[in-house]
Amino acid sequence: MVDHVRRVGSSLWALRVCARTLCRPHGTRCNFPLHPGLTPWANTFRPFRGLLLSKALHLDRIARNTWVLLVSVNLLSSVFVSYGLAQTGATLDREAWLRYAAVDAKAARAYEKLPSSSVLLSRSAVLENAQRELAGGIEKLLGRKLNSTENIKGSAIVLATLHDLHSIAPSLRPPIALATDGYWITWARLHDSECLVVAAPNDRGVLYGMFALLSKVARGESIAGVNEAQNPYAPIRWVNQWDNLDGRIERGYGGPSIFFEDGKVRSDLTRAGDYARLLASIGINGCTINNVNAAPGILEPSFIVQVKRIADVFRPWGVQLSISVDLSSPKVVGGLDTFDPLDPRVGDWWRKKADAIYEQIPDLGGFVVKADSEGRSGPSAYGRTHADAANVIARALKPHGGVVFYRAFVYNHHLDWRDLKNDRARAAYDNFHPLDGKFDDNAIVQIKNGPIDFQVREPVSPLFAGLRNTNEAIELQITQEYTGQQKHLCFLVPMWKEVLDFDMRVDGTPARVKNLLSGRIFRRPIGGFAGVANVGMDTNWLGSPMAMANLYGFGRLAWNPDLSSEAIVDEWTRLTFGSDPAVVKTVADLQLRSWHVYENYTGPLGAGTLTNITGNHYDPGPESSEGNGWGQWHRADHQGIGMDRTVATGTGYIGQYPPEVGKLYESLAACPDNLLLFFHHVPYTYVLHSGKTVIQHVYDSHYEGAEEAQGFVTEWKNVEGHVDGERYQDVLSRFEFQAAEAIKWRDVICKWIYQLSGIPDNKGRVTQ
Ligand code: GCW
Repeated sequence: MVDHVRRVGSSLWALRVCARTLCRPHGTRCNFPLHPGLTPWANTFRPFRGLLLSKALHLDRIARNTWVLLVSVNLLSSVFVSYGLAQTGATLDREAWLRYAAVDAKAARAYEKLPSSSVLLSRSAVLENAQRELAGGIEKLLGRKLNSTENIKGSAIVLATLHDLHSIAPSLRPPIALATDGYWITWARLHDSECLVVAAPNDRGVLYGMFALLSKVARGESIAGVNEAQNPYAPIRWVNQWDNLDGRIERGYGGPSIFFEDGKVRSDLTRAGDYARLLASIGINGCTINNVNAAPGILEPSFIVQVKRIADVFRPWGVQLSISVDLSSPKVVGGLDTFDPLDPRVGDWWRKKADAIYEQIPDLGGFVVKADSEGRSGPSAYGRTHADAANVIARALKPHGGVVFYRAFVYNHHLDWRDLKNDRARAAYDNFHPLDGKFDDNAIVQIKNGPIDFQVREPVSPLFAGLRNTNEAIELQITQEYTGQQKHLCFLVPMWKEVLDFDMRVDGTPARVKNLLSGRIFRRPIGGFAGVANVGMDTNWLGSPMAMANLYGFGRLAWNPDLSSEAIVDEWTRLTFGSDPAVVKTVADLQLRSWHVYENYTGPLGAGTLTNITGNHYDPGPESSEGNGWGQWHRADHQGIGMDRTVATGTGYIGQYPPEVGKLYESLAACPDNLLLFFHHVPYTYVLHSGKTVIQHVYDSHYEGAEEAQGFVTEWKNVEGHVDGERYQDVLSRFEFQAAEAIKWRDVICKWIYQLSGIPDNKGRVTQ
């Protein structure tokens, strides 16, 4: 009976999860696998069979009975599997890593010395917010009230800018020079009282310090004798949202937009405020709210007054709003007969537009531009350069302290695939390297981590080393467009670490990507990180609770790219699920293996994800890469596979890298296996460094990957009872779905490459 109820519970649970995500605009699919749960249905209705079979009942009576049954069993199951815990799965999903679960009594003893009041030395929306969040967090974590007092009367937690702190303690100095947004947490005697001080050069830094303090307590980290100062690695740490004004999100898998609905800004911006809180807690200081395929209408005065409301809910969390703009706006919105960036009327128009927007949103971060890319209008319409286009906007933003992000994702998607010298991967460098030094100092070239498009594995874009006199930022994709769309677990932090730590050997000297984009190598004034997040209205934000590790991880890496993947996933797990050792170990292991597992059953050896690129970018579709101008080619034919990008015989793409890196990739012998097919075209019988032939590697990796995905289900079952029932079931059902999908991927790719090559799997697993 118990199993029967549990089975009913899980399938009705599946139904309820799906109900929670049902209303979606077309083009974004329901993100939950129902079919694994269908079988229990048959059982569910066993008691009704007699009823249904014997004679026809009036439909409404059946419907009513079924409804009453559904609600009661659902209630039963949620009580049965999860009600032991205070917060529901939905609330936990929504709180994400800021749930501040009560610390157990033993751990709480470590915080007995934590003062019971907090003091602000000056006031602002951000500082007051920091004080409120601190009090709320301490109460949830330790069950203790934190009084806020005007002055330091006895031991207190003091939240202050360095300027205000020096006014009462001139000799108190942080151990390192603090940059904007940096913070310092330390114990100090103020007014003869032992105080815990959270100080920073600016209000936002104090907010970040406060979140860092709460994170320590939530993870049970000692604060005794704490004297910690941290600076962000780069000044710019933004997320991008590809939200359309009608509420749909391009490449969004977490429900409709939290900002827009039916062509307007939402009346209820609670989720937008909650999002800003989440972003602030991981040091994110900017958010671009709309799709880079920007609707010009967002710059209409009537729309800007609406956007202002979003900036207002962002402000207390120190998140600066920014807007994606269409370069043809002077014409489409302004009514000019041109949008030629060198036409003085156009410059004037952008200046006036910026002035008008800053009147409404004085702390606007700036604009993001996608031009001459995938059909977007651009400077080529007037024979102008990307620098001309970026600069006309940069000059309009400069007086207000704004920046323009100009995306280097510019390529011709009508390339002739028959021409073996054509290569989409060359585009960013070919388009922007020649313009190095031509961009204004408040313009930033935003570069995707790889030269193609967020595939499961790509080499680092050579453009990072190709811009010495231009600000640059890296664009990473948190939303998993080509890595399973949040239906598959794929923790991207290890991938991003490989990218950020990659040494480009500029002028034969160390030049890691993280040091290039942060401006350290070429001494650039600004630079940083942009992460395409695309959170939506789903309670779990991204469509899957486990995928939130990617948003968390992006923020942590943008703050400090030296952090390890292990440290980041450990933090996230403890904050999201608690510090139960079984949970911490299992979640970390699953997350840290997930990228390679996904790569194994999709597109190995740098061939690209091999997904359906002319369709949903989700299902296996290796054929869709070839025979079109999109340029995600893998050149697989009956003899071999891979893109020849060598200087010697191929597209010459490798020549865009600094010599030492080029040498590594140009030589077959030196080229790493996991990128072989990105740089070389080889026969299927080519033997890898691993000793396997290319073809056998493809067979083996797919069988191993699918098997490992099956193992996720088993491994997750280890934490049953250690995680609240609702999220346990939710994640379990996702792993069951992923396991089935992995087999689908395995069979499609293995069959495809067998049919192409005619070379059988030496283990006889693959049939034609
Ligand atoms: O990855 C591709 C996506 C498009 C996206 C484009 C871009 C917003 O398929 O959906 O458009 O890249 O980055 O501009």
